[in-house]
Amino acid sequence: MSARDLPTMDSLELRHYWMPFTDNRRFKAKPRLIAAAKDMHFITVQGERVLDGLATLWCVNAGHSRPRIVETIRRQAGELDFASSFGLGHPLPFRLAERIAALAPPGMEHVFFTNSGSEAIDTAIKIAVAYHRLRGEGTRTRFVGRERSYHGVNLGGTSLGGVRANRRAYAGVLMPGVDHLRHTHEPEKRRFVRGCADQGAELADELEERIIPLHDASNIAAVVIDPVAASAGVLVPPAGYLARLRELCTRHGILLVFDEVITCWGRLGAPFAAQRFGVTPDLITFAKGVTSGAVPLGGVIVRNAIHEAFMASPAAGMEFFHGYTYSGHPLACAAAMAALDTYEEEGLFERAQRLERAFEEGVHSLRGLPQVEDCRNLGLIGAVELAPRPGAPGARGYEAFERCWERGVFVRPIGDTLAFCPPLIAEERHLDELFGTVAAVLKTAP
Ligand code: PXG
Repeated sequence: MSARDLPTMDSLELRHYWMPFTDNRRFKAKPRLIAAAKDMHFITVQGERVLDGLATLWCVNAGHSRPRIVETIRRQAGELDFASSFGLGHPLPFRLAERIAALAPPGMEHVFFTNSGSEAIDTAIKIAVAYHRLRGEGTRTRFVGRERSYHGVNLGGTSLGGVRANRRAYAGVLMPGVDHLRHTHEPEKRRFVRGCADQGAELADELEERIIPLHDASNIAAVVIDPVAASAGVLVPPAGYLARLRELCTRHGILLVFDEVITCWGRLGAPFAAQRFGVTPDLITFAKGVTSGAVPLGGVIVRNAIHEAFMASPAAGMEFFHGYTYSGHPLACAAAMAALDTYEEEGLFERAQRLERAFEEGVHSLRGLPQVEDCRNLGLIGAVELAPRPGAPGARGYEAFERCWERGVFVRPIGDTLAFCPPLIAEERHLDELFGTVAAVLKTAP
């Protein structure tokens, strides 16, 4: 797109659109608007190219406006714009579910579609509770989340999530019956860890040592965990931690849910974090990268035994009273098929694996720069944590983000942490540009 074709800012009225998860007043005083995007780059309305260092919002894994995905969406819109999946059907979600089942860990062959990660989490909560009830264990209604986790913004996900700012205003309406494991970030014990730390797996024991004795396992439905907590600052689990949680959940009849909204579709060099860690949960939630961000789509992958419990229900009629108007939307399913084709044809999951070493070097090259307190990474997810400026937490991170943007690189500020999560099509030169720019900004940061 040439600068000539770009929409002008002059006529754009900013006040009506209430922007999500945005400091609206700050943004509207100094807007950053994107007009187009291609492969690894955004093009702003001023015609500047900006390297997308976060796959936009941890989702554009195949890169922007990839031909196969674009053409498929175009064709699908002209062929079947919408068909419901409520008692009707069309072939696409069946095909897509089959394809996802083939990529999922063995024994997880059933897929329920939603439109987002938040809806996937709330769906997983309902599946867990209804499943226990079907088996005559209807007392299992409590949930266990984790501090500093993020599970979307619906009331279920907000309740399970562990980010104070996202919960504070809604305390009175959050779901009852939720406990939180402590998070695994222990900077006083370890910093600048490459990948998973060797120590810390025992943090999972809190489930058995504190939470189960308090409530009794017979009241607990599921533990919900984001294998790598991304949006709360990139917290990588200690080696063995997820396996330990699996063991404890199995021992006590508690379901284990992996919220893989960010960690799947190649982000950790495998289709799912479950495979990367060698730990199979009972439910997996996904979204974002399933369409490479091109059309909203999410879902829950369900272990066979759980699905069978619903299908074997003695009551006639509907097995699960739940669904969204747009569950299995043709455009979303078509976009997902094309994204999965792109991942496969271009070998992008393997590519992520190959790039991991260079990415890790890039993240840890920031160690030693002014104010850098920690660097963390796993797969193609990474972060650098800066010391907060006294009395102004978050200011240093936000300023660093703005200065990177001005130099043509997009990274995400999470308080004073900068997060990195490039599309899987990144080349080493993109990583050099990404970390080179961040380094230049940090070297001159006030
Ligand atoms: N689970 C996880 C692990 C996520 O990262 C969701 C659920 C919710 O997905 P939807 O599609 O409903 O947004 C997410 C979403 C950030 C940021 O600041 C991250 C997300 C959303 C908004 C902001 O990094 N992740």
